[in-house]
Amino acid sequence: MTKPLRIGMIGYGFMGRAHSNAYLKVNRFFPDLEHRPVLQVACARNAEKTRDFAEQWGYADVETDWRKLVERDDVDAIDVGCPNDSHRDVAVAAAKAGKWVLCEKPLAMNAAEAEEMTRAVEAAGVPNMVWFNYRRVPAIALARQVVEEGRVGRPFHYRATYLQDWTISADVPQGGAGLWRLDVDVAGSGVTGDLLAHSIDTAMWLNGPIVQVVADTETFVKERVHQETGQPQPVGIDDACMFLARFANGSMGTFESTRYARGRKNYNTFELNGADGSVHFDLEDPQYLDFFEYARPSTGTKVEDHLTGWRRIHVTNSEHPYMDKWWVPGCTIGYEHTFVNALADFLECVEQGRPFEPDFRAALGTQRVCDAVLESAREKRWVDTGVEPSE
Ligand code: SOE
Repeated sequence: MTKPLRIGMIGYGFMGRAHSNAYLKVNRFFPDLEHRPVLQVACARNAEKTRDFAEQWGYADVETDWRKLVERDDVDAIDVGCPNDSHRDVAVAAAKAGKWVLCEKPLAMNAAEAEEMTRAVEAAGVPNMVWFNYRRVPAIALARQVVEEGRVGRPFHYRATYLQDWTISADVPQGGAGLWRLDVDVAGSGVTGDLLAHSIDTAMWLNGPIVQVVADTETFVKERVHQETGQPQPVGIDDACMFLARFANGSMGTFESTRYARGRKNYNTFELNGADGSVHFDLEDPQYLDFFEYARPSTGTKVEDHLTGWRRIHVTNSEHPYMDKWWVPGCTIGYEHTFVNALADFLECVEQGRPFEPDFRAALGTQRVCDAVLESAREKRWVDTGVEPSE
């Protein structure tokens, strides 16, 4: 018997579509789940656009006020897919109303808000998750498995980049539909919260807590016209951010992110180098995990010198994470499927009473690192992140 899980979706942009697609597909590819998401209500301020979105995706009803949505008896779960400046208020109200909360990343504008949200969902005891979808790329999940199997050994270096190029032109306005990520009052920060949050989430999942950072940021275009008012306004976001990190396990990290890397569209990469091996991933080539094996953990023996070398693993076998749910070996999955995989894991954890990651508490840890990065860039010094072991 399946249980309906009636979704109230807030936001109809990029993430409203990505999440709605996951709700529609999850039971088809993960048939053992007990819960069956139902697209119940779509909610956003613009009534006409919300109606169009609801019609296109099959939502039964619409709301234009999220306060009414979270109080509705015919909704079980709230999906917070609106811009960052509303995440806190919506999530706290939804938790108080006893709803499940599924929140788009970054969790909040800053760690203070993220703390309040985490307290709210934990006090209410409601299932909660944050859509850090890249953990559910099969090749990234395989990297985690390789690390857990001890194949990387003692970690020395973690190296992450997240590069895009869509804001290079000074003519791109800031604020409003599709462009709120450039408006600091709505986004909270620039590439740090939007892109590095992904890199930090992946890094701490693979390599443990980041305890200290030193950062530098730059805003290349200092003034942009606001899309809604047509008036030029100072730009308050970080266009680029680089930081050095110290992990609790003693390894060192470098992180680089920008929206000014001409030719780079969504270049999200990482490499982890340990005593016994290395893993490398590039989201522009997402089906592959590169693995260098130096020593085998099972026997502790070194791989024969003439056989050492980077191995490109095409992560599409049924033995690979998630792939038994999709197609036959060699047939790839892509961006949209990471949201389906994330939702399936979340529902399965709730059904089996197992903790899901990343929940709000884990995303609070990421938010603390983002705050520390921005503070370090402002104050030009190393900053402790204060990430707790439970985060
Ligand atoms: C920014 O351009 C963005 O859409 C992010 O907000 C997403 O989280 C990222 O996955 C793709 O890029």
